[in-house]
Amino acid sequence: MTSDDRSFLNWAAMAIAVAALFLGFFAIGRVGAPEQATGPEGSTEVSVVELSLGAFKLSPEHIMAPPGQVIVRITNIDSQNHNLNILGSRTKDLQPGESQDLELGELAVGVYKMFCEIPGHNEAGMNGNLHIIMNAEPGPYTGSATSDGEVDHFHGFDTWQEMQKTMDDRALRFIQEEKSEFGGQPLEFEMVDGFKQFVVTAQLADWEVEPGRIVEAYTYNGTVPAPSIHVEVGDMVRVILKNELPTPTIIHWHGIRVPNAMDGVPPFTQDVVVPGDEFVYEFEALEPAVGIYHSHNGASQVLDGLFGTFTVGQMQTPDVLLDQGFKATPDQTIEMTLNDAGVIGLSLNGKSFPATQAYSGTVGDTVMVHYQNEGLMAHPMHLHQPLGWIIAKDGRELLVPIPGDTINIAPGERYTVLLKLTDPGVWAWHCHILTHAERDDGMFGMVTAFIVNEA
Ligand SMILES: [Cu+2]
Repeated sequence: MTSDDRSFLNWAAMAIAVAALFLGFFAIGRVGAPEQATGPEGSTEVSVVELSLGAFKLSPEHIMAPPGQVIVRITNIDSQNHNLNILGSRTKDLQPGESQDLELGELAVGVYKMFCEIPGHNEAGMNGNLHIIMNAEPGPYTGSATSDGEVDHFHGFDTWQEMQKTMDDRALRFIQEEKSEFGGQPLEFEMVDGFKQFVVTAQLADWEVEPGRIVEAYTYNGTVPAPSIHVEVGDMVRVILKNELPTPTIIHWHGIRVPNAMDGVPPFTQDVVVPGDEFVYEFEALEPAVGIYHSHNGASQVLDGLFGTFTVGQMQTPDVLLDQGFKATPDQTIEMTLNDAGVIGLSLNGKSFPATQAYSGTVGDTVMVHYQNEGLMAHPMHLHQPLGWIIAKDGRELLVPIPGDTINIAPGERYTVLLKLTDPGVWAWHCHILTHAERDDGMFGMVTAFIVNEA
């Protein structure tokens, strides 16, 4: 068998494993018989259902009404503008506190998508379903609470086979489609006047978050995440920031010990760098760090892509793990930056499944993972196997490593985790807030896989 064959088999095995994993999500909690459109017979009444638009969330997420005329009364209770699209009908952009009735006309039994059309909001989770169910009480969706038990198990598909095929097809795209460019590649430096000198250009760039979804991202050097910067303890570091964005920006060195004047918080520590201008950051890398460089001039700049990793020196394998066969020098280091908002949305390293990068290694390998969260929500990242050992939090080594197969990473946090690859196979790796990993049509967002090959 050629290595190509073998790699295909690995991929195929992964597809099955991953599909089986997620099938489990859908086997739970939905009961009743499928129902197709039955027409509006006997349903001349008008149902009014109330819905609130919150922070990247519909409340309730799922609503229901009986067949017939349906009006959704929508109120924006968030502090920023949102709109709502149902079946192509769309509210205007509602200001905070504003309401609008969306008249949907005569609706037949079925499940209809609702989502905010403002770029990034749908991807950040601002969506839900309107379920039209025989004899439903207008209001929040309660699943089985109708007298006729007309519950849609199949989430708008005609049959479970059709639903499953859609989910499987989406999973297979992860292995079948060519991947577009990945961000987070190492940034080269030049030695100038004793400094390791890096050039970082803040610029707009088209970025493919998932196949066919190309957004105008805020980037450093054109990628999301930005190129990774790595230096050693004792290095003199110079970073030249060139601003080619349409708006002022800045770099803050999150989790890196720098002089106050280099901290990048306008207007306290420096003036903003206006479009067309540049600024030179200089500092000594004083201690080991697992950090982030990102904008500190408006949340949207970060969420839309202005972030990258900045590491100093190495986190050490603790003695207690050396005793368990972990290597002192990892075979590979993976940086995994989480995001959930802005134009990028739910993503791992700027990519949403099926565009996410797959990782691979060999039984016996030691792998170091730096998780960092640049989004707005905490994400419990779960690798099916092997078990991880948290060896550092925010770039500080722990006195005693902590085991975790599910590691919750809050916004701004960094966790360094060591893995020892022990069991071959294809192991799913995803956020365990299931709606960050799965939709009715299959996997999306914060999902990838670790392929462990036989030694
Ligand atoms: Cu999540």
